Order: sequence, then structure tokens, then C-alpha cells
Amino acid sequence: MYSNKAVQAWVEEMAKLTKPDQIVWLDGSEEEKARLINECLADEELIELDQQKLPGCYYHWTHVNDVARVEHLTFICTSKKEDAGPTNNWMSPTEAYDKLGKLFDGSMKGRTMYVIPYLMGPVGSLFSKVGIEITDSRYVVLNMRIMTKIGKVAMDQLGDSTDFVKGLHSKGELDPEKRYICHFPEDNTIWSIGSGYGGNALLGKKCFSLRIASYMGKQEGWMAEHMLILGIEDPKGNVSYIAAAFPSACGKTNLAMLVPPETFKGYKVWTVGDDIAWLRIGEDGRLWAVNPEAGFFGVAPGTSMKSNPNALLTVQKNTIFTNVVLTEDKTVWWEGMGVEPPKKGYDWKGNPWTPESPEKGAHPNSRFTAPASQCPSVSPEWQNSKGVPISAIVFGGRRAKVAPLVYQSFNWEHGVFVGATMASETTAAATGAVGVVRRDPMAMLPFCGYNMGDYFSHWLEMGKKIPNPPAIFNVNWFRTDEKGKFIWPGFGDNLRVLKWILSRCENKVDAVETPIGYLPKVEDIDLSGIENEVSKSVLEGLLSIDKDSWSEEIKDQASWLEKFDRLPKEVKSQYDALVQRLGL
Ligand code: OXD
Ligand code: MN
Repeated sequence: MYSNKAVQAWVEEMAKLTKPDQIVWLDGSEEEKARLINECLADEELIELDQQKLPGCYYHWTHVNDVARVEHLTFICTSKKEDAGPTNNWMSPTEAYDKLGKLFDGSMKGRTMYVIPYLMGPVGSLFSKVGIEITDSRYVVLNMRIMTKIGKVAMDQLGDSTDFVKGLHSKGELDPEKRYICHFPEDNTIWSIGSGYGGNALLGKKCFSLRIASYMGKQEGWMAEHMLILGIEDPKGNVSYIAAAFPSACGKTNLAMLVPPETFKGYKVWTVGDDIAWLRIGEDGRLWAVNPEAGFFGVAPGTSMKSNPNALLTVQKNTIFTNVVLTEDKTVWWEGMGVEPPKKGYDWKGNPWTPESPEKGAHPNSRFTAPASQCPSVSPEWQNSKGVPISAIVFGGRRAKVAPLVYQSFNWEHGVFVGATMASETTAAATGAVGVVRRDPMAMLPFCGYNMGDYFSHWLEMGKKIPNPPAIFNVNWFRTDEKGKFIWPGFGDNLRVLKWILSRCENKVDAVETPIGYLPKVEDIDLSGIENEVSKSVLEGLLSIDKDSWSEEIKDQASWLEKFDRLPKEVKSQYDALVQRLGL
């Protein structure tokens, strides 16, 4: 129990509603962790993995109908519908408190209520914020323990203040018909019921650090973004930082932990964050960023020693694996791990599985939850309370034809337009049609806690306030040839593109001015060591702008922008200027 009166009063009120058998206040200690793990093992909520091979690692199955974020059940509950905007589901706060209040009523009967104070961001930092999550799930507690800093450290930062985000979570009945993830940005409150899956239940992550925090950022003059943060150290030891936004499933975690190509002697990539960035204007007039999280909640399938050795090394200890293949000898496996599958095991539904089974063993959205501090590439600055200074902001998505490998926006305002019209094409990995263009502005479509038109205005406002703003770029690692094969090798070779981006930030290279932005001169992308795979003419192709595709693209952009009744005029004029430059 902590002395903060506002926290106590709110917990009491929530206990009256949910009626738990007992209340446990978490302190974040090792003893508490050991006790919770033992309880989970006894109830088979966790399965102990081979402690020789994977020390401190455990396995968890979610309910089979509860394996991903549920965007159609996620609501922004502002008093006025217009304030949630055209891209969010909206429910009035009165209706939401009433509807969910009925579901929460008695939902913790026979269960323990855990009260988790947690800190997002470095200890003692101006950037950092405190949340309290109430939950009836020990799995949530153990995950929050990895993803945030829980217990006393958070309460010490909060002191007597009433400035905390109130998060109420209950598994409820795990019934998709009674599942809601509601955000009340005007009340600093999140209510989530009916799901135990990370993205819906770990309230510090998407719910607080993006949806509620984006709203706070708009009020308070900072930004909460769906961005990885990485540092690039050059052979002289200078480190420059990049923040990059990509829609889900575009390789953010891989890019954040990139291993430089062999020919890049003396280069090193440092990981500050893989998913979320909080950005503020620093005293020096630059934009500075922290990663509010303390761990990685990464997608397991596809993670291999080739695609992301640093992630694979991170998850060798103290990690919770969810919905991957559990092997017979109590280790884990997933598709795309780059090693032989086990002869026998259990799939993500808990059914016996062999490599001959017709279905995939790991769920495509199966996850690892691992402490960031264990990552071999974690930046020495990742807990710096001042954050790190950002030289470049990078947007990107999967585009088979339209977007070139990289281009730079003309200025901040143009960069905001590039972000606002960002898109990704659906892949065969997801259900539904392949190659369908989905607009996902700044990769924030499912995560913006208010009207997205106002969010674009906030970006424009910030641009006016930052004396020395980062340059804004767009990248596309996913261009394909006529046979649908990726042309650019990707992974570690993406550093070649980031190197050009930093050279531009340092005014070391000039570029070609095109209708869509500044493109690299072919000779300015370092192809050392991959000349056979990517010849100069292949690179020319990757940097070309196809008029027919752009003619389609601008039509699609126009209908996208029409959705926004609060579209800032600057975004519209950037669109008009693009059309004019393209001569279409
Ligand atoms: C995530 C996502 O889980 O963006 O990080 O979907
Ligand atoms: Mn994400």
C-alpha cells in the first residue's frame, strides 16, 4: 500500500465495482516476481521452459479467440464525437462508463486484484509519466514488469501528485462479444475488459504510451509517436539518432536492432527503442526522444539469426513467450526462426504439433516479452533522462511499386504531408486481398487518441516551434520486380540508406530534386560488398519514379484526404503542389 491518497481512493472505488477477493499492491521486488511465477505455474497460466537452456523463461497460451489487438472494439471516448475524428471508433464517455461498468461489476469476484504502479520513461526524467494499472491477470503483471518500471520507483516519481493515468483491466469472461478497449483522454483513463492479449491488456503500451499520450502531447506541446529510435555510430565514434515510423509488420524491431554489413567497418547501430518514442523540444532547439518502455513485445515468427540476431540473443533469458510452438523438451520454436523445427511439440492452440501438421505451429502474431536491457545492441543512452537528439525522422511502408527506396521531403511541412499520406500494401501473411493500399498516417492510424486532422495540425505546430527540426525522409525496402521478388536486400543493408540520410542531415551530399522530394544520386548510396546483387542500374530502378503509379497514387491520396473535415490547409496545399509538380 502506498500513501498517495488519490491513488488509494481510486483503487477503493474500482474495488467496489469489480469486487475482488483480495487486493495486492505491487512493489516490483524479486520476491514478488518469484511468488507470482510460482502461482502461475501451479495454475498452468505459465509453463516453465528448460531453465538450463532458457533461464528465467516461461511459456503462455492466450485464449484461442484472444490473439491480437482488436481495432473494431477499441474506442476513443471524448465528450464530442468530432474530437475522436473520422479514423477512430467513438463512444460517449457516459455510454462507455455505463456499458463497461456493467461488465466490470463483480468481474473480479473470486479473483485477486493487482495494483501495478508503473513508470513510463527514464527515472526522474521530465519526459516520464506514471500510470496505475489495476488488473486481475498475473500474466499481465509479469509482462508489465518487463515492459515498464513497476512498483516503488513509479510511486516515488508520482509523490503526492494526482497526475497519473488510471487503467482498469479485467479479463472478464474472455468473450469477444463482451470485449472493449475504451480510452477517456479527457479523464486520463483507460478501461479494458474481456481480453488478456498484450496489446489490449498491457495498458502502458499502446493504450497509454500512444493513445492517451498523443492527446497529452497535443495539450502539453510534445509528441507521442509509433516510432523506433536508433543511434548510428560512425568509425570516428560520433553517434546520430533517427526516429522511424512504420505500420505494424514492416520490420521496426529488426531495423531498431540492425547489424551493419561487413564492409561497414567501424559502424555500430544502437537500439534506444523498437516501438514508441516520446519527443520534446530540448534546450538546444533540437527534438529529443525517449523510449517510454523498458522491454520489447516483439513478433516472434520471422525472427532469426539472419533477420534479427540481436532480438534472438535478447530472448535467451527472462523472457515470456506467448503462442509460439512449445517443443517437447520445453524450449520454443516458430516459423522463420531459421533452425530445424522440433519433431514434436504443441502449437499455439495447445494441440500436439509436428512439422507435418497442415497448420502453422506458432500464431503469426505470437510474441516474446523481453527486457530491453538484455539486448546486445541496447544504447548506453537508452535510459538517459534527457533523451537522445533526433537528426532525422523516417517514414515508410510496404509499396511494391510507388515509393522509391528513399527520398527526403523538401521541408517539415512537406514531411508532414508525406507522413499524412503514408501507406502500406497488405501482404499474403494477413487475411484478405493482397496488395491493397492502406493509408496509415505516421503509422498512427490505430493509435492516435484524438481527431487525426488535429493531429496533423499538431505536427505542423511543432514544426513551427522546433528551432532546429530533424529532416523528414520516406523509405521503402519493399519494391518488387515483375516476378514479385523484393529488389532491395533489406535487413542490415538498410544501413546503406540510413547512412545517406545522415549525410543529408549533415549537408555532406547533394541530391536530385524531383517532384516528390530529394532523391539520392546513384553514386551516393554505398553499395560496397553488394555490387553483384544490386548493380548501379538496379539501384537506378529502385530510385525511379513511375508516372503511371504516381498518377494512381495521387488519386488515392485525394480520396483519403477527403475523409478529414479538420484537414489543415497546409496539407491540402502540399497535395496540390505535388500534383502540379508531377504535371498530372
Ligand atoms: C505492435 C503493433 O504490436 O504495432 O507493436 O501492432
Ligand atoms: Mn507497434
